[in-house]
Amino acid sequence: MTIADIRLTPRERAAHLRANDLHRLVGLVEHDDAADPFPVVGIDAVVFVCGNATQSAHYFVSTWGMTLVAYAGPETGQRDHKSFVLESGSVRFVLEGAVSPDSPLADRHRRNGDGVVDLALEVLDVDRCIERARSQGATVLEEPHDVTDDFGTVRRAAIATYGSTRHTLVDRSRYGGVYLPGFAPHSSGFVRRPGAPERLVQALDHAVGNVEMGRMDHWVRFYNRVMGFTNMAEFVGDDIATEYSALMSKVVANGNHRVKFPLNEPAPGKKKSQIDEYLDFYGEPGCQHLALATSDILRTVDALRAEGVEFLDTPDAYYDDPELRARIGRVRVPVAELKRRGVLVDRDEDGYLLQIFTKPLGDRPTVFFELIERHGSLGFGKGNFRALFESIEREQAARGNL
Ligand code: TYF
Ligand code: FE
Repeated sequence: MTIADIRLTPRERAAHLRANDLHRLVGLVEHDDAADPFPVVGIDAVVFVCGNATQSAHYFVSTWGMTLVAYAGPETGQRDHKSFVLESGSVRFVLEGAVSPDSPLADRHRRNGDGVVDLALEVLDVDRCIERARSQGATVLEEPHDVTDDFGTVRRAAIATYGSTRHTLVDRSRYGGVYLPGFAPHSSGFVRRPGAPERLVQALDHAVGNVEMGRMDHWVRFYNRVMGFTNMAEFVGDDIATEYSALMSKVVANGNHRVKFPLNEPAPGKKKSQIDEYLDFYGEPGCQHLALATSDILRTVDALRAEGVEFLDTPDAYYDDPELRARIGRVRVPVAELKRRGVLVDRDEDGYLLQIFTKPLGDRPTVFFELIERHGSLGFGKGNFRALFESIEREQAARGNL
C-alpha cells in the first residue's frame, strides 16, 4: 500500500483533495485500522459556541472564505439554538448560538465566551469505540444511538475530554445528507461578493488543548489509553518551561495522523503563563488553538489581512539572526517575503514548515488560529517557540495580564 491508496472521506473527495495532498498538508500516513482498538478516520467537525453565531457565520464566510453548507434553527424545528455548518476544503466548522434564553448554550457562553465545545471525531464503529473508552475509564456523555432522516442514518455517541470539551463520535458511513439529520442544506443568503476570499484553508492540521498545571501527562495518557493515540516526537520539556516561557507541551496523534492533539499546561515561571491567562478567561481547560493547513500561506495571510484579520507580529531581528538563517536554509520563497508578512519558519530532519498565528479571535484572550504550510516537516514549530512566545507575551502585557 502506498499513500495514494489511502481511503479518503467523501468530504475530502468532494473538496478535490487527494491522499498525496493530505500527506503534504497534514502528514496523513497509512494505518491499519483492523489492529486499532479505537480507529479514528479524522476530525468530523469543530463545534463552536458563539455569542452571535449568525454574525460569526458571516465572518467565516466573508473573511475566511468558508462556504455555508447547512443550517439548523427555529425554522427547521430546532428551537433552542441556531447551528451554521461551514466548510473550507476538508475543514468543517459548526457555529452554535443560543436562541432560547433557557438554552444550555447561553450558560456555556456566559462561562467560556466564544470557544470550542466539541472536537467531533469520525469513527468506523461508534459502539466499539465507546466500549473501549468506557473500559479505559472515559466518561460517556451520550450512549450510542441512531439519528435518521431521508438521507440515511448517522450513529453517534459522545465522551468527555478536558474541561467541558467533548468528543462526539460519528459514524456517517450510512448517511448521504449534507451534515446531520435535522440540518437543511444552505446555499443562499450568504452571497460572496466578487473578489472575496475563497477556500483559504484546505485541512485541519491540529487542535491544541490547554489544561491545568500538572495535568498534561494525565491527558496524554487519556488519549493513549482511551483512543490508542501515540506520542509524537516533539515534546517541549523543562528547557522551554524555565528559560523563556512558562508552559509544557506534548503531542498525541491517531494512527493515520489526521488527528493531532498537542496538550499544554502552564509551568511555573517568572511571569504569568499564557496558559494561565487562557484558563482565567476561559474559566476552565479548553481548546487553545486550531491549526489550519494551507498550500499557500502567503496568499492566505495577504487575503486575511486585507479582510482585517490581525496576526501576531514577528520582530525583524527574527529574520536577521544569522543562526536562524543558516538553520532555515532554502525555502520556497525569499526570506524577505516571509519577513514582510511575519511568517515563521522551522526546519527539522524531515523538512520545513511555515506558520503564523492570529490574535485571539473573539472578545476574550482565549482561542486563536494558526496557519501552517508544511514542506515535509511533521513538527509543530518548536524552533519558533521563543519568538512566538515572546510575541504572545507582548500581547498579554498589552492586555494587562502579564
Ligand atoms: O501547536 C503547537 O505546538 C505550536 C506552538 O501556546 C504553540 O503551534 C504552542 C503553544 C502555544 C502556542 C503555540
Ligand atoms: Fe500549533
